[in-house]
Amino acid sequence: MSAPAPRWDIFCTVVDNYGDVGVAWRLARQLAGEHAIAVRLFVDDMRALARLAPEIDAATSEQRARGVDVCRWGGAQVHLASDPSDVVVEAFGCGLPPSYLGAMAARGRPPVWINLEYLSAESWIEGCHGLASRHPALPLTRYFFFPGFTVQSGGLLRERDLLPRRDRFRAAPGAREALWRALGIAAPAPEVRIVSLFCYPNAPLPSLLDAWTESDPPILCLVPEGTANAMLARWTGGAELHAGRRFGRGRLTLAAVPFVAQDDYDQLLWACNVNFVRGEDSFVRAQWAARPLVWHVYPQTENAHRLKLDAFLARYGAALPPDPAAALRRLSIAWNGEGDAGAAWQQFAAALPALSTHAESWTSALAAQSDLAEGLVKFCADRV
Ligand code: TRH
Repeated sequence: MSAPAPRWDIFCTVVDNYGDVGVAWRLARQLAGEHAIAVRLFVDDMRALARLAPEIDAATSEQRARGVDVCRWGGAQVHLASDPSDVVVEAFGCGLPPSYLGAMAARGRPPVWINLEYLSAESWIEGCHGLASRHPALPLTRYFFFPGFTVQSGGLLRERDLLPRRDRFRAAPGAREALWRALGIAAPAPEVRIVSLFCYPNAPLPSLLDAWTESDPPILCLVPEGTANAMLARWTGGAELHAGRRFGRGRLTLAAVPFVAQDDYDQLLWACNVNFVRGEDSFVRAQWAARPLVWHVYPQTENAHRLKLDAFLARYGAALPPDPAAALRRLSIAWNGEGDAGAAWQQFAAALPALSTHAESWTSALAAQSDLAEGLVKFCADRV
């Protein structure tokens, strides 16, 4: 008789936006689909999850989707308390219910308890990755698991078939056209530079959009609905950008597209020439797209986001020639609040051929490392 499938519980609270639940959902379905793990995902905001995963019914407290048992956190407390799994993943230090912690401690063999941290390219995370911390009162140990860009870290989420799917999409005749149809936009002419734009409301959009109105080649900018609404409305002079609406000025066309399911968002990134992304999960997905990217870091106090940006740029830019590295750095820093994003775009656009080549080699090097889910499964198997 074969051993029963290991059981894992993942807990996630939605702080704001979609990154926390986006990562937790991605991890949960990968563990279920690729590692035959029985996964329960506890989320406090089903509506946020349902935006990324249309198969989720936000009104249902317990449901099964993509091989994962998804539970609204709160509604399932009683059931929870009696039955912790072999591995417990606390996403981003969200905290566990005291009753559940008690039940973990009461198990004959306590679960492997993981705190999944936020992604950073900073080198200090390598020294902290995998460290253990004893609970002050209960016989429990929590391990800190740091996603990252090096083999000394926990790696990045990457489904086994992601890059082959990306390559099939790019090679398939008609795949891009089908995407444009699904997004409700006319297929762009071949010479148009297509840019996706997902950022926080404080991005210096006007200066960048002004620069794009004079771009050669012309630019089609795809904006997921709800991105920086107020700023865009000011720049357009009041035109509301709902999905399906376009706005043209000079050489720039802005096209609002629907906020799509996570897998469809990958296709959008694959189809664009340049991707502006933010936070954590879209930032990682843009790297798997292997196209030049500009990162808007989640704003944090004490300039912590700037440290994260600098660390990423240093790592990402290390193998770039000096001019494209400087162009990427200048635009990235301007996009995150220091400098003129419009002027920086000109330099960035000139460096695009080199940045595109580099994006491919960066992705190939990252893909040679094991992915986060695989690393986490191994880490836990050694400790169960
Ligand atoms: O939404 P975010 O700003 O999330 C942030 C960050 O994770 C940040 O680190 C965290 O502290 C904060 O939340 C609380 O950006 P992020 O991480 O890119 O997450 C967006 C998710 O939305 C990602 O899973 C991709 C997904 N997405 C879609 O599924 N469809 C879409 O159309 C778009 C634009 C995004």
